[in-house]
Amino acid sequence: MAREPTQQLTRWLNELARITDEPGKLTRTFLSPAMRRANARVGEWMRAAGLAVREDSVGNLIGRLEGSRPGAKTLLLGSHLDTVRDAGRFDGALGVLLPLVALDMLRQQGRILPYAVEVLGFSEEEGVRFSSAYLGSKGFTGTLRAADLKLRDADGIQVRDTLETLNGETFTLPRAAHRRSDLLGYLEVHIEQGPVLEAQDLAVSVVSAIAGQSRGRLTFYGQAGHAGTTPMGLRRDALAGAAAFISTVEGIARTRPPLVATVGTLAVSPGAPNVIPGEVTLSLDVRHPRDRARRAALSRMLGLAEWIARRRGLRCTWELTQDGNAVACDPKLTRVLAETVRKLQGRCPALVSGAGHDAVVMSALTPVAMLFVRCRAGRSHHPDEYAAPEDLRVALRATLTFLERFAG
Ligand code: HGY
Ligand code: MN
Ligand code: MN
Repeated sequence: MAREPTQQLTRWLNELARITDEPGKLTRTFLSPAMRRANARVGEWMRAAGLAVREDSVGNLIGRLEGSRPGAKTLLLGSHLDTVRDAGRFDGALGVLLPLVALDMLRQQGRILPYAVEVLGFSEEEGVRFSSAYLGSKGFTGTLRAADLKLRDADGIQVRDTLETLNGETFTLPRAAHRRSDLLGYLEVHIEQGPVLEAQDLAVSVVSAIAGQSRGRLTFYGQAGHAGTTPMGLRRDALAGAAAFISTVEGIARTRPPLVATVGTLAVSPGAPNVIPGEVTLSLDVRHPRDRARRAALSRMLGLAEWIARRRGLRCTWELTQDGNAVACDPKLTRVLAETVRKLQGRCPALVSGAGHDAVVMSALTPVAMLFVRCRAGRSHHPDEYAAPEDLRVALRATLTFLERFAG
């Protein structure tokens, strides 16, 4: 790597952002053609940095660098390589490429860490294709379940089918890639995806906890019919019912901060301007730092869905596709990281993450810590997502110092 490290990181981020399933926007979903190309390209960069590269049976990309001390434990760093639709170029990719640049810097200084390091590019964190997040890190930690394999995408393809196509053989649920006793911990570098660091004029910070989240699909069933001849009083309009529900969800979330609830997708059938919608499926994403509050809000919303359906002569069904509790980051690992950050920028507040991260799943296998990087206007899951080079430089230095601290 000839360039100044932050320039190299920016170049890699920009190049990776051009590997997409949707020309003109950045979209890479679980095991899609673009994801296969992304793994191949990042794998080349890993090899050039001296890492041994492999892919596991759920499509995670794993780069490994042995330490100078034989049999030493392994420190894991990483994040996800999949994206939402029309995504920004930092979410996920930063957490894979920044550690790679850091390791390449050490390599160029002739520095070999005493412990082993693995850089992980998870194959699926966003949950876009199968409405259930973390399939990649669940595979890596041995927490993928048979129920996950039955999830279907919009074309009715099951997770199991997709994995058997990838592996060219019958898929068996993988065990954890490592034993807990073999690991030193997991560090994920990620843009904040929120406005706090910008408001506090800080480049980076650490994360104290990651909010729990429930996701699922709610379907309202009514009666399709002629838009011109069916009197309003005789209709069972599934979309009108869904609309009443959506504004109710927003109302509940607004009155119970820091609860957040989002209807992100809506599928209307039969979907013609002159036909009363007979069936509507919407996605629901509910999050809160406290699990009891999240569950209470979700059950209130589902109760209201039933009530709205009854009043309108509709039927409704709910399919829970993901339900994860809030996770605390490891205090010891986070303290080491926070001390490193304080030396660089004076202050280091600990933020709660409203966004989910692979660290949630990795915490089942090993202690986790997260380094947040300021992003402009807190904007994310959007092409305007941006982290300034000077903030990337601070994050790189914090990561390098963290690696050295571990060497000590
Ligand atoms: O949706 C999220 O919380 C994250 O970006 N996967
Ligand atoms: Mn995301
Ligand atoms: Mn992410």
